[in-house]
Amino acid sequence: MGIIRILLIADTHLGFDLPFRPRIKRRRRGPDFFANFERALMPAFNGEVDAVVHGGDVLYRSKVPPRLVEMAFEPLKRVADAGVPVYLVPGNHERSVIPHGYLAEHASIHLFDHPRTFILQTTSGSLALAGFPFLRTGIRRDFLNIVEQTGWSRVKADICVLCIHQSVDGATVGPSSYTFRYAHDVIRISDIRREFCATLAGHIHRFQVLTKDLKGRTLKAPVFYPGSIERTSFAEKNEKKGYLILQLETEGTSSGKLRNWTFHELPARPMIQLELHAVGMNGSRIQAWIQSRLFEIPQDSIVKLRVHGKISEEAMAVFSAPTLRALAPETMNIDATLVDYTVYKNRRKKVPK
Ligand SMILES: [Mn+2]
Repeated sequence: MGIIRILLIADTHLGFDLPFRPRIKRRRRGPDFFANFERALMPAFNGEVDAVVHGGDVLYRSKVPPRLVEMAFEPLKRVADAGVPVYLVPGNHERSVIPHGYLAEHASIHLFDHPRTFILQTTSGSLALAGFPFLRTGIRRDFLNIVEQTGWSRVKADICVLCIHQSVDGATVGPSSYTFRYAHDVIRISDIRREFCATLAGHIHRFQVLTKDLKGRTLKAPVFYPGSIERTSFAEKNEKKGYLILQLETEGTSSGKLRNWTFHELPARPMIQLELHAVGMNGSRIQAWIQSRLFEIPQDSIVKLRVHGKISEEAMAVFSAPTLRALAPETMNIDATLVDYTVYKNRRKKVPK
């Protein structure tokens, strides 16, 4: 039986909270992202997959020091050296190109630096991977054209997949499940050709598999978002984090088909939001309240303290970053938002709203 296995990972956002010259000492989240990156690539290091597709946003931003690019591509080069080719879609955080791209160069790391199609020959058959870099505007209008420009239709292969870093109709994000649809920067899901037996996508940080269009009709082939490998914001606090392994069948129909897929969960630090109604509380009562709450939650939590109400000058000092850090175990991350105040940029001044 001809099976090709693909490991799909996306939105690794490497470099997030990882300053090379930190001014203060506190727990950083950066190493967690790198650790999950390693974990997600384990099946590739172990030779359990035929290819790795990275759906984009390798890095957390586009302007980064060369050292970070080196660090981020080092695991991918190890995968490539182990004989597993890597295919990468430059995302929005790469401004659609990899910064210091020469540091990412490797004979078996393939970049969708323009619309193009790569072919992977395996003992189970051949796989065509079509893709293009993130397009900021007009993807709904230009999608069919760009897919055509990849040249996928002129290529002969047993199976064909599409690799993108974009939103598509029906993708959801956030605690209230905001749904992308109809906008100029969202792909019309019915425009994805039936010849692709799967769409492998980055950009949306929530893991999801889309199988229906906006009218509820079943798609010819699913769209896979593995999601980010760690939580990048509180909007993701309830989401599972992980990566996907897809098995594609090279025999049977002419274009091949998706046999099955599995989501592999990665450890992600808990994110906890605490609501403090501080009106009438003095500094020491607020401190006691915070400490008792922090005692009840996982000690490696990332905590957002939302403070409601007007606060006295004396109590305000509790919410300074050093004081909050001193109240929390070293394994936590904590910061406070004063819900009823406006803090002007570049000024310490807090002004009641
Ligand atoms: Mn992203």
